[in-house]
Amino acid sequence: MLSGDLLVQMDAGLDTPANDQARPVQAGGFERDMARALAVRPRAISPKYFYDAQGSRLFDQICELPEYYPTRTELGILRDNAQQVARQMGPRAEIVEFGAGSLLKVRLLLDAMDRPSRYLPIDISGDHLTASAEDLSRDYPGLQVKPVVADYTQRMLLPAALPGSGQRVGFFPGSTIGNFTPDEALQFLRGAGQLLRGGALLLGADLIKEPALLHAAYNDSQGVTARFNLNLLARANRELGADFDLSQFAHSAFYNAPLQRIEMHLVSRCRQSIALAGESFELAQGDSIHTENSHKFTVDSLRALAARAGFKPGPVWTDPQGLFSVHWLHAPT
Ligand code: AVJ
Repeated sequence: MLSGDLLVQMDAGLDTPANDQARPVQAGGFERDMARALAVRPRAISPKYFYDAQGSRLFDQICELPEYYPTRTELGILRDNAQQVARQMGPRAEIVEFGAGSLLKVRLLLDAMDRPSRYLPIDISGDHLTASAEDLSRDYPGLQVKPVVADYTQRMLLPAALPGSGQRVGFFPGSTIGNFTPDEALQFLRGAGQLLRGGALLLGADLIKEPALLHAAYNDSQGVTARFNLNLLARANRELGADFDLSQFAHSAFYNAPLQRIEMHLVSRCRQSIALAGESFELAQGDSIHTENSHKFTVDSLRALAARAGFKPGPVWTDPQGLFSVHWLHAPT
C-alpha cells in the first residue's frame, strides 16, 4: 500500500554548518554552488550535483561496468546473507532507506524479512521517488510504503512508529557514506543514530584494496565514468546557461592513499574562461575542479567511526575477496 501523501521536508531550520547546501537542490543551490566551486581554491563542488536525470542514468550504467565491482559485490553479500540480516531485523521491522536509489537492494531485504511493516525511502528527488515507490508498492501489497522527500544530510524528522511495529532499521547501501568527509560522516551517523534510536543501521562500505583495482573502477575502459564526471559541466550548461566546452576538460580519477579515498577531478586542458551566473571565471591549463571524494575503509575503521557516533558495532558481512563490507550497527538507545 502506498501511503497517502508524500512527506516533504525542506530543512528543519537547524543550524548545521552545511545547512544552506541542502535546500531544494533544484532551486538556486546549483548555480550558487557551481559559481562558488569556480571561485574557491582549491576549486570543489559537492558530488550531489552529479545526479540529474542524465547523471542518474550514467550512474546506473556505471553500476553495470565490469570494472565497477561495488554494486554487484554488495548485492552478492546481501543475497548470500539475507537470512542472517533478516534475523537481526526481527519481525515487523521498518526500513528507512537513505537515498532511495536501488530498489533492487531493498527487495533482497524485504524478501527475506519476517512481515516488514513499513518502508520509508528518503530521497531529494520527489519525482523519481514517487515512481519507484509505486513500483515497489505494487510488488509488496502488504507493505506500507511512505516516500519522504528530504535531504538526508540535513536534520530531519520521521513519522512516528506504527503501532505493533518492530525495530526501525536504517539502510544506507552503496558506500555512499564514502562521499562524506570523515567529519561529515560522523555528523551523518549521529543524526541517523537519533532517527533510529533503539533500532539499527545496515551500512555498506567499500574497502581499501590494491590501488590498481580502485583505479580501474573509476577509470573504466568504456569511458562511462568520464561521461558521468563531465555531465556536471553539461548540466551547468543546460540548467544555468554556462558555456563549458566539454572537450576542453579531462576526467581524472586517482587513489589518494594517505587520505584513503578516490578523488575525481575535471582538469582544464587549456587556458580558458567560463561564463556563469553573470560572472567570468579563469582557468589555467592543468587547473582542476574537484568533483568527488569516495572514501575507502577497513572493517575496523568503519566500526570505529560508527562507535564514535554512538553505534554499537554488530555482525559484518564481506565477500570472499574482501572487496566490500556490509555492517550491522546497533543504534544508541
Ligand atoms: C555512489 C558515491 C558510492 O563513490 O563509488 C561511482 C559514485 N563515482 N563512480 C562511488 C561514483 C564514480 C559512487 N557512490
